[in-house]
Amino acid sequence: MKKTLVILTFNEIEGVRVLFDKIPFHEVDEYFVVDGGSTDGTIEFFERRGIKVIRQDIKGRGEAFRIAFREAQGENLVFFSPDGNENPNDIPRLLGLLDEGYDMAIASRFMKGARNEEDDRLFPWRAWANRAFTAIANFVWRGKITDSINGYRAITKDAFRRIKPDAPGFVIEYQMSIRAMKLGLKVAEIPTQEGKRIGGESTAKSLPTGLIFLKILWREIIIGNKFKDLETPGKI
Ligand SMILES: Nc1nc2c(ncn2[C@@H]2O[C@H](COP(=O)(O)OP(=O)(O)OP(=O)(O)O)[C@@H](O)[C@H]2O)c(=O)[nH]1
Ligand SMILES: [Mg+2]
Repeated sequence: MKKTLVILTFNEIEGVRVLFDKIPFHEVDEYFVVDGGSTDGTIEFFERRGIKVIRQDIKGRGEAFRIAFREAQGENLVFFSPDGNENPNDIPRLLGLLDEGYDMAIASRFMKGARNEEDDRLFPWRAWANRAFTAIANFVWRGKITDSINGYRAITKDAFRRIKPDAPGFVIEYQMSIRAMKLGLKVAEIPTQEGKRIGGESTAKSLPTGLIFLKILWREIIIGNKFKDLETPGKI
């Protein structure tokens, strides 16, 4: 089995209703949902359609990624969050880059031709923070990534195994990008058009999330390449 689509949800029923028919299930060999504890009918929506939903014991996107890695039968994984930010048409584009030989492919909101959710704002401060974190990572680890934080990405199981991400919540993607740079993995990006959130609400509260980003950045600087010796994803 080659391609696994992982749908990540936490109370996204409104987005799921709108986007479900646009998800290109036929492009993959396997698909399932990893859910962080929805109580709004998201789980039931998928189960009624015969789609497997894995319920997380531990909340957060970090744990969701690790569960997906353990459960997936496919060698190439793509992570899709159906809240309106991510365009389902990018799914085959991201997987296509893995077919071309890349280890990880990211949908970038900041490269030429891309659009960020905050582009029409006078002070897109979340986008600025994102760009700053990406710039620091590129500077420290000599990378060329334009959107190190976006969760919309595809990765080979082999790369995930080597990266061994142990970060919690919304910082897992940043850690994956940093460690991909440390390992010299082949990373590609495609320009994406980020849409507006359809319904529900974000659980990524900016200030606490920013502090966790700083913490993980500092920790990655301190540990260097020590993570390579770990057997499986886990704490250092
Ligand atoms: N499986 C899983 N998914 C989660 C969890 N927390 C959030 N998500 C999903 O991850 C995606 C991104 O989370 P958001 O809260 O939208 O974060 P964001 O995109 O930074 O915020 P917005 O710009 O407001 O959309 C959404 O599809 C959420 O449903 C979790 O604990 N487990
Ligand atoms: Mg979102």
